[in-house]
Amino acid sequence: MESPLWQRLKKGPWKKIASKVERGERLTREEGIQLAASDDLLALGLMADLARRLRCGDEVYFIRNLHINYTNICKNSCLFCAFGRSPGHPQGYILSLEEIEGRVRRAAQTGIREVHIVGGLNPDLPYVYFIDLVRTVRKAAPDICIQAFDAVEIDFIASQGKKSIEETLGELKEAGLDSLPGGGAEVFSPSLRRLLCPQKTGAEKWLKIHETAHGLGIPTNATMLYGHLETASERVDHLLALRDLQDRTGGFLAFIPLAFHPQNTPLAHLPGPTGVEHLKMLALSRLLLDNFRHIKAFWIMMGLNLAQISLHFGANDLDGTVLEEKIFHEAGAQTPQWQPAESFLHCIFKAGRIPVERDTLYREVRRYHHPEGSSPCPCSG
Ligand code: V47
Repeated sequence: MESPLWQRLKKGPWKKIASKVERGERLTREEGIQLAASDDLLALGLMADLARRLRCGDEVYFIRNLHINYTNICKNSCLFCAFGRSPGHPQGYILSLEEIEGRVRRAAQTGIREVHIVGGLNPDLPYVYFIDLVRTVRKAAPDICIQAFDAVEIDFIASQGKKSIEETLGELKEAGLDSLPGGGAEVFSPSLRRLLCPQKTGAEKWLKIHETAHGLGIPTNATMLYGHLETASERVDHLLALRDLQDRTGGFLAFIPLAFHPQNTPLAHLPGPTGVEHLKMLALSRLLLDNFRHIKAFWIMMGLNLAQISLHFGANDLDGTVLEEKIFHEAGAQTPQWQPAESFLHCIFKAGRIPVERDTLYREVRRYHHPEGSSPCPCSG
């Protein structure tokens, strides 16, 4: 039975979009812009929550994982980044393969299912370092998924080895790579990219690298950096480019909107997104990305409490335990460095949902049952 809230929604200005969401129909660019430009947070939430329920049910995913940032030295100087150090900078570092192996072995003993590896574009690292890095992790943790190197890093690794993207991805896969993270997408808008990250791999190539990975059987994630200078239509166009590629390949696992953290960046004068913007961005993503199953609310960016609330605004994944995070913390994130799995369970049960521990490829590791034996509450809609 329809809730009174939903009945009211279908009589007002959202009538057409709400009916399309209810029927599982695709939204247009214009409808996306109407949503992205709206301040009607609760209407967006109600529609995104229904889309989430129709598309992927009441399970909420989390993962036990370890983040490794193998180097902070980067030849690019992106305006939104507080993590990178230019070559020769006294605070630059490179993790040795021995150091990485030690971290992975220690974390493997705690039951992690994923190692997530990203870093800067360090001209001192040869092609073979990246292949050996993956081999080292695979040897140290044979059963754990390796999610490593975003599309921009793949472009860089290929150029270090003077190899094609296809060859590079093939060799990384052979070494043990399971999937690519979604970073480096930023916003696809060419004018914003020229301003924020002019040296970075362009949007077209970012999409092409993901398409190539999908063609080789390597699934990937996608992201968008929001809350800086982008407009409502730039957000929508970014999401539609991802939706279009997903139509063709089906290779994206999850979409993660990344909230801009301004501290210690050249854009420190910007305020960064507020709680309302986090929720609106997640809802918009769920509504436009009708061919993505998983929309991730990365708790590191917004705190676990708001990430929990976002489960009613379209999200169905909270990411993971993380253990050590640098990119957002160097840019002022106030969240802890890690989160025990018990925190996810508590927060998902309290949201009335079913916690499911997953691996990188969304294979179920364990499904949890409510401690009091009561089933999660049915959601209205
Ligand atoms: O590409 C950099 C972003 C990305 C800042 O695939 C910033 O599951 C906010 O991609 N404020 C790297 N964001 C991290 C990333 C990621 C994270 C978690 C999960 C997954 C996944 C991928 O972080 C960069 C850039 O877009 N970033 N600086 C900043 N100051």
